Amino acid sequence: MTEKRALVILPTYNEAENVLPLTADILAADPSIEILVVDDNSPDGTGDMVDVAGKSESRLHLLRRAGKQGLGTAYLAGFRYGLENGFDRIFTMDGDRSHNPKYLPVMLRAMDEHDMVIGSRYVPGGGIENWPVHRRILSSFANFYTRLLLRITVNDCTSGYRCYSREVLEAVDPFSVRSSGYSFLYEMVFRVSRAGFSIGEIPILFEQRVAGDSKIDSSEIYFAAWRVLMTALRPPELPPRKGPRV
Ligand SMILES: Nc1nc2c(ncn2[C@@H]2O[C@H](COP(=O)(O)OP(=O)(O)OP(=O)(O)O)[C@@H](O)[C@H]2O)c(=O)[nH]1
Ligand SMILES: [Mg+2]
Repeated sequence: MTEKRALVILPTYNEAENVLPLTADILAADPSIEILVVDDNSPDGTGDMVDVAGKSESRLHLLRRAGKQGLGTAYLAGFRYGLENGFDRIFTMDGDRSHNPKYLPVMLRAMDEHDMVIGSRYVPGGGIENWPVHRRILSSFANFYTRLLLRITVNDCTSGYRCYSREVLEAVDPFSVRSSGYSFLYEMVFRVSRAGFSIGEIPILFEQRVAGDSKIDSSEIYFAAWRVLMTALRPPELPPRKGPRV
C-alpha cells in the first residue's frame, strides 16, 4: 500500500508571533505531513516569514493572496491546492496555536476508520481552556442549535480543526459553499454527513490564543445562526454520492 499524503492548511492573517513555532510543531508531529499556509498579505509580515522558512523546508508551502478575503475562501484555496497536488488527507487548523499539533497523529489514525475527522471540544475528554463564560455558552448553544435544526449527530460542528479525505472533498463540492467563518464550518459538516460519509470526533483541548488578535467578529456567530435556519428550511442540492466507502 502506498503511503497516504497529508496536507495541513493553515489560513493566516497577522499571525507573525504564532506561525513559525506552529509550523515547526506540525512538521515535528508527523513526517508524512506537509503544510500550506494561506496568507492574505498580512501587514505584519506573516507571509514573508513563511516564505523564508519554506526555502529550507521542503514540506512548508505558501500561498499568498492579494488581501484579506475571509476564512472560507482561504480553506477553498487550500482544498484546491491539496486536490491538485495529490494529497489524500486534507486538514484545516487555526494559525494561532489554539489547535495543538499533538492531535494530528491521532486524527490521522482515526482517518483509517472515517471519511472525515473533527478535533472536537464537545466529546468526553475534550474541552476549552480559558474561555470566558459568555463565549462558552454561545459556542455550546450554537452547536446544540445546529445539531437540532440540521439533524446532524456531530457534537462539534464549528471546530476548525478537522481532516477530510480526498474522496469527501471530491464528492461534496465545497467550492459551491459561499459562506465564510463559522457558517462554512457547519455547512461542510452538514454536506459530508448528508452525503452519507462517516465522521469521527477526537477529543481536543482548545487553547485560547496567547499572541495576536482575534480576526473573527463575534457577530459572525449570529450570522451563522441565521444561515443554519436557512439551510434547515432550504437544504442545498448535493451532488449524488459517488459510491460506498471501501
Ligand atoms: N487567510 C486568512 N486567514 C484568516 C482570515 N480571517 C481569519 N484567518 C485566520 O483563521 C484562523 C482563525 O481565526 P481567529 O481569529 O483565530 O478566530 P477565532 O479562533 O474564532 O478567534 P479567537 O478565539 O479570538 O482566536 C487564524 O489562523 C486567523 O489568522 C482571512 O480573512 N484570511
Ligand atoms: Mg483563534
